[in-house]
Amino acid sequence: MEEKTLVLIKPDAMVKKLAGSIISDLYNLDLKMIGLKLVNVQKELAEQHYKEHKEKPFFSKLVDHITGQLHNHENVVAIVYQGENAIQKIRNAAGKTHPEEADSKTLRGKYGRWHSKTDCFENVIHTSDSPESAEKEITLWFNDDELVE
Ligand code: FUP
Repeated sequence: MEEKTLVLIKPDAMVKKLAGSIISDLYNLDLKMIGLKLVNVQKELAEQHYKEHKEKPFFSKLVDHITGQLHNHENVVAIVYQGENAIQKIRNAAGKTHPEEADSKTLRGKYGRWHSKTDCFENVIHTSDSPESAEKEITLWFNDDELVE
């Protein structure tokens, strides 16, 4: 099925200068990039993005992470990919949520870590988990005129 999905390269990856390597790995999936920008993520956007996790004990950590508070105030690279099974393809390439459990061939296995000092899952990317969340997330992060179709 032809799908669109959102990828966010998180501040833990940006502080390690991994955006190029991550984008390069994702090229292998044969998807089309239809939007890309650098975002200085504000608290309001972070809270909207993670609103499904609002009641979780780690919610404020998620917000601090994606806004760069834990990583030198780094920005986020936001990308929209389009293609056959784009959502699952990118989730497979990302690997498991907990970076220490992620297969070493995946982005999170290769580049991620669990940081014991901050108890942060430094899992390098966010990527949408269903067509419904992809649509909501793309609308939240991009204006229509920022997407090239
Ligand atoms: P994923 O779809 O793999 O990004 O994972 P989830 O949507 O389940 O989790 C969102 C974020 O919450 C992940 F990036 C990591 C973080 N998280 C924690 O920090 N602690 C937890 O116990 C579970 C998730």
